[in-house]
Amino acid sequence: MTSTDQSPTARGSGTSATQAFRASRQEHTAAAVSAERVSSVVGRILAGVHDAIRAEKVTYDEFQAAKQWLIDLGEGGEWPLFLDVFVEHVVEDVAAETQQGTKGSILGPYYLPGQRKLPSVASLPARPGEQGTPLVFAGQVRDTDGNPVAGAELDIWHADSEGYYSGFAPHLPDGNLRGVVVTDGQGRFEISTVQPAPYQIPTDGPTGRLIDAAGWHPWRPAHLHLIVRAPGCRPITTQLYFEGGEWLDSDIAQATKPELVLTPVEQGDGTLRSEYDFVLERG
Ligand code: MBD
Ligand code: FE
Repeated sequence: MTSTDQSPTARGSGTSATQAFRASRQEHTAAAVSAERVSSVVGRILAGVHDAIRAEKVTYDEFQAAKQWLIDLGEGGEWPLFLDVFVEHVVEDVAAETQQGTKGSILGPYYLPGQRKLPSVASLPARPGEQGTPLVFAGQVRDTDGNPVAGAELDIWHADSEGYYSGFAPHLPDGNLRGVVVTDGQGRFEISTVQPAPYQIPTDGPTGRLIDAAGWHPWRPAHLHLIVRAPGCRPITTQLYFEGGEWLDSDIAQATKPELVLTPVEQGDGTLRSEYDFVLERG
């Protein structure tokens, strides 16, 4: 996913997120949806919009401004960014009602499948002299009965120490700070990487303009993204945060959960180490 932009702006990341989403859709075609389902879900969404217009006495000027903004959002390729920041957390809450084991969190717009497979003890692909505090992230994958899951995949991706994701920022090499780590015979893994920075929603696109117009802040706390999967187990999509991290209590994407906060320990050599075990549901 490359862009001709030379700086990591909304134009680059927003459009690339739309391309990545379209590519991922080829893997699974949409199931047929009944008219009853469309009518009840879309009917409720429209009723919510109508309620807001009545309650807030929205004017024609405001209605036309909203129309212009929605056009800009689509033309800027920012639908995935906008929906994942402001809506996905509720879809995830509903999905979580039926999931056992490790808590999930939102996927977000910056997942790219097909990254390099790595052994259970591995360093994520990084630039020579990759900036940031060294971080060792280690643990075990088990099932809900407590059995280790050998050969589980930890598909991990995260921002660099400046908050940029490879594939969505033209100055970063493809695959940087992304990888698929495979657990050993005891379900164990140990991943060396660098601590990511908090993520700022690009301020130069329609999503950023909305955040600014509303007087909100554009930040997500620093986080690691993971999809943990294994044959015979339900995959879990989640994120892990850092204790004491800035924006942990005011994530713009509302995707933090207390169970998903790491407590890294400084190792005396400037390296942080954090242990976290994952529990997968069979079936
Ligand atoms: C991110 O890095 C992210 O994880 C989400 C959910 C939305 C925007 C940027
Ligand atoms: Fe993210």
